[in-house]
This record gives sequence, C-alpha cells and structure tokens, in this order.
Amino acid sequence: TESNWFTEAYEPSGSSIGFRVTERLHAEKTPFQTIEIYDSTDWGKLMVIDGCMMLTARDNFLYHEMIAHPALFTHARAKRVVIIGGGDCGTLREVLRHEEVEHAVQVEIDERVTRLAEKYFPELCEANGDPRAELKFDDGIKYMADCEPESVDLVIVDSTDPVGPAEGLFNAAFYASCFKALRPAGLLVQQSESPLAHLELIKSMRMAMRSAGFQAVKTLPFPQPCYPTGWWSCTMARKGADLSGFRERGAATKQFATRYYNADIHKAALALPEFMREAL
Ligand code: AG3
Repeated sequence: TESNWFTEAYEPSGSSIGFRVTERLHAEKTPFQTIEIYDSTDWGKLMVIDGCMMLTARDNFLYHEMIAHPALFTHARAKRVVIIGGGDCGTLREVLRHEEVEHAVQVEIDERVTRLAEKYFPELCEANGDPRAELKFDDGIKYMADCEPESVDLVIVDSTDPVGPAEGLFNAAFYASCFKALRPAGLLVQQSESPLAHLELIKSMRMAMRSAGFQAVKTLPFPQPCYPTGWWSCTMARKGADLSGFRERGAATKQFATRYYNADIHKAALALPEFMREAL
C-alpha cells in the first residue's frame, strides 16, 4: 500500500525533510499561525507550525538539551530563567532539571502551542506543575522590553524561524532588552538555525548581539534530523567577557539524566568547523 509523507520543503537550502505519517491528529489556525499534529511510523508524534517541523517525539531531546544545558552549565548559578517561545515546554523541562534554578518563566505568544503539547506531548510537559515554573502567554518582545533591569540570569530564545511572529527576536533592539534585563555575567542563548543553510543569519545575529553590548558570543552546532539540513545550532552571548569555560565538573557529575548532553559533548560543541571559523 501507498504511504503518506509529511515533508517540509525548505527553499533556502533546496532540500526537504520527510516523515512517513499514519494520521493527521489535529490541525488548527490560531490568531498567530497554523498548527498541525501528525503521528508517524518511526518518529512518534510530530508538531508542525506553518508547514515547518517543530519537533518529533524521537529527536527533540537533541535540541532541547542543547539549548538548555550548555548555558546552564556555563552560568555559575542561574536562579532566574526566562524562556521566550518554547511553547511545547521541552526547554522548560530541561531547565527545571537544574536545582539551582529558582524560577523559570516561559513566555509563549500562542497558548494553543502549549495546550496541544499538553495533549499530544505530555512527556515534554511533565515539569509544568513544578512550583518554580510559570507559564505566560504573551509577546516575548514586549515581555523582555518591560522586564526589570538586572533581574534575570539566563534568557533562552526557543522560537520558530525568523519570519512571522518570531522575526523581531533576531535583531539588536530585542537583544538590547535582553542585555538590560540580565544581571552581570548573565547569558542569552538563542536557537540559530542551520550552519549549512543560514550562515549569514548566524553572522548577523552575532553582530547584533555584540552591538547590543554582549561581549562574548559563541555558536554551538548540534545534530537535529527533523530540521532543514539535519544540522542546527544555538548561539550563546554573555553580559561579560568570558564564554570559553563551563562548569565541567558539574556537567560530568550532573544529578539528572540526559540522552545527548554531557561534559564531553559540551566541549565538542564549542569546537567549530573550518568554514564556520572563517565565516564567523
Ligand atoms: N524550534 C523551531 C526551530 C525552527 C525549525 N525550523 C524549520 N523547521 N524550518 C522550536 C521548537 C522546539 N521547541
């Protein structure tokens, strides 16, 4: 019998990524975007927003661990964390694995993303009831602009591509709000697309972060099969000079389980391939 595939054809890389699906479980148009949920033969459930793959049950651990743990093991003790976007709650779950975190607020513009995650990806939402967790449904740009100065240790930007609702999360004005909200030595980490397909974007993000006042900037590549090119990155910036070290011993003896992140992976992710060294 014929099989059905969901594919995301990605124009900038002239390639597509596809999953064999068994059923479309849900589709809806929210005030912000179109959200679809599929079931697949080999990757578990999929979440798709405006035709773009957001996550699969099988490989989201790569992205969620790499957007959370390198930053949290770089900061000496991040007590207050803000997640911009992240509506599927996977990043929030990873953040709350750190006992030093006293409060983590997730500021997602589209409440429907979270409601559908609760229904179709309950494993990602298992920390939502943690007393340290706060779920807000609000515009992240406005939230950061209104944030009390020097009140946050880590801002994580877990957004869609830099088009539509997320566009304003990739410029110097937004980074300046983050800079102001951060305490000294605070960190900003943002999903920064594919090094193979979006090198110019990564470059411009890094320049904008520097122009907003961040002194040290690093881009960490990691595999992510469900996104265009299969290879993704996050970019980390610090309100302070140093980003080369991390709490290596803390990472090596961490008190919680991960499936990708460990101290050696962290070290390896800080190494850049030649073409990235040259370009960045
Ligand atoms: N992260 C979405 C990254 C963008 C993917 N882009 C694409 N498929 N064209 C947010 C979901 C994980 N929390």
